[in-house]
Amino acid sequence: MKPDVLVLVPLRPDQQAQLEATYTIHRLDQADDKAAFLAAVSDKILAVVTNGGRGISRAEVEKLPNLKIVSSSGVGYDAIDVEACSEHGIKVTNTPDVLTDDVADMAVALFLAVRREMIKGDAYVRDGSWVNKGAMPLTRSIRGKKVGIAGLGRIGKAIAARLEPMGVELAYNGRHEQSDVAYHYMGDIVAMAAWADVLIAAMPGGASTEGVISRDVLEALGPEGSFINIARGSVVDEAALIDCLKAGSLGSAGLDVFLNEPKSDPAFNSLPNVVLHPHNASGTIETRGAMSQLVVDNLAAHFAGKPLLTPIN
Ligand code: 8YV
Repeated sequence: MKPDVLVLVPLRPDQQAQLEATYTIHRLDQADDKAAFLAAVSDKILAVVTNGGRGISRAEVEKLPNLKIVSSSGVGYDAIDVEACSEHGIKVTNTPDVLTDDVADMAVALFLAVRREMIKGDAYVRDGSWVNKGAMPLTRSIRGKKVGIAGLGRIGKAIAARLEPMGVELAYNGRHEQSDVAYHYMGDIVAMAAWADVLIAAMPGGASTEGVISRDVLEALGPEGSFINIARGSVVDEAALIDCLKAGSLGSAGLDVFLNEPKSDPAFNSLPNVVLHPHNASGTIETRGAMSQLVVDNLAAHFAGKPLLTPIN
């Protein structure tokens, strides 16, 4: 008898094939009438496969009386009701580490795109401005600038490691100072923003970080400052971000994540001082494959009665 697994979001094809070979798969994502589909299979489901964006709600968890594990693709688990899972004795796993490099690369890419005006430069060549107006206006160096990282976890550290050889000065903000870190700790995020030329958000999402990048933070960064977000849309006051970018009280921004993604606020579309990316920092074939494999491997460990590879509760 193959255990019954409910798929909320499918894995990459190779890993989805592994799932189908090992388990009886129920594809909620493909069901037209999701409520009826869930009601019909709910008693059988022992495991759920989801991702960090889709997550799983308390209401869904409580419809699955025999659920024992939620295996999620993604390091962030703010969309998973972990409290509800823990209350019901359900283990939750995520996919840390395997995506760190790609996400850090994207932070640096957005940082460079924003500060060196890569998107404007691309348009400048394509639309003939280079011929008609002459050289593009000058931008600003990276070297010598001050960068504040909000959230110095695995991803924040990987971003710092990439920026260090570029000759920037680094500081970080977070709940605690870390004794094994050489960068300057700034406990007050507004003070860090006032100090920094660029602030990069790399903290987890969820209630504890909601809106921490406030209007005050953005205004402290100032007209020459840039805000980069590869964390979650929820960590920034998005209305304030749009206001500040419009007014020029914040210089520029590079965003991989949005409050109501995949619907980004249309106000962003007409702002020349923001670079937009569709929440795809971990979106490489290699990394999404590794994330999918970790989802499969956590499920395999669970059903073999072995320790989970990357549990979060
Ligand atoms: C994924 C992410 O795109 O890992 C995360 O927390 O945000 C991304 O890697 C996401 O989990 C997929 O929905």
